[in-house]
Amino acid sequence: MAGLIRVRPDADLDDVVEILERDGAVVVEDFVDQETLAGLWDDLGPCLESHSYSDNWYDGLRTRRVSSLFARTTRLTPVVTQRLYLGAARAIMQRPIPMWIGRSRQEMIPTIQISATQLIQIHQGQGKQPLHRDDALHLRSHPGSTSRVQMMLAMSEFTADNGGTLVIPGSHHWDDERAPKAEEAIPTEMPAGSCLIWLGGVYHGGGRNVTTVPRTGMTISLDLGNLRQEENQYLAVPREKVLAYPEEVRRLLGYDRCPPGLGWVEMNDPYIMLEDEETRRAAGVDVASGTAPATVTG
Ligand SMILES: O=C(O)CCC(=O)C(=O)O
Repeated sequence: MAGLIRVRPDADLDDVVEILERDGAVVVEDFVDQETLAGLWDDLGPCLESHSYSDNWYDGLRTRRVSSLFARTTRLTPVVTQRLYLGAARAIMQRPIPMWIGRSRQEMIPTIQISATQLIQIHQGQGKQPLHRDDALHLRSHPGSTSRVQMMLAMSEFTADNGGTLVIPGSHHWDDERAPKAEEAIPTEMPAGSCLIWLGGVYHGGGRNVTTVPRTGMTISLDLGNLRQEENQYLAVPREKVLAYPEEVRRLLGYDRCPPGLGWVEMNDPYIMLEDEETRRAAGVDVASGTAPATVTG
């Protein structure tokens, strides 16, 4: 395969799903607009500067990583809800699961959730990361159904020389006996604002940067809602930051119930608890202690 297939943001969703299921990866050009990109740099760029290189070879001794992105910026809605990314993740993972409950035949559609978020800045001198599958986190066997759909937004240009993500197209179809080889991987090349989307079963890894300019990418993964999140979003993202996002994103952050019944609070949808907290905050109640502010009288 010469390179990954590239599509425009107005591409047909069914076509993108077909490409992803066949090749395991696709590049969406102009995934976000330049204004969104600039806003993300404003909020997140300083965090990169205050982080040092990773302390282990796998994450990269010449690579800076910043996590908890939903706590650090409230500008991620157009990224995580981008039509082709969220649409493809839903189409690929939210497939009905048939089951019997007594004599009743039912179908349950799983939710999906934000799993890990990270800025990854690869600097000069960083070598290739070992090729790996991210759904290995789910301790599953391959091939099989998809439990993760991930994206890497190019915050700066990605090239073959500066560490553009290495991908082995079609490798999600392999079994667990076949080892990935470096010569099978192709680098993702894309301008800032474009995005690589790939399935959790695809072998990939950060590339080698032999240039003097760092390569910066932002990755977000969406996983099936019945799995544990890779990054603990409940602790990583303070509640007031969660509340700064719209309902769809709040639910994606994990404030949702996966059918038939995972994640409930008081046997209810956790989203209702979140809305309740929002109402109490708006009324000036100290949500930590549950007390309302004292009424000031003249
Ligand atoms: O930075 C990249 O291009 C990929 C990084 C990656 O796959 C990882 O850290 O697991």
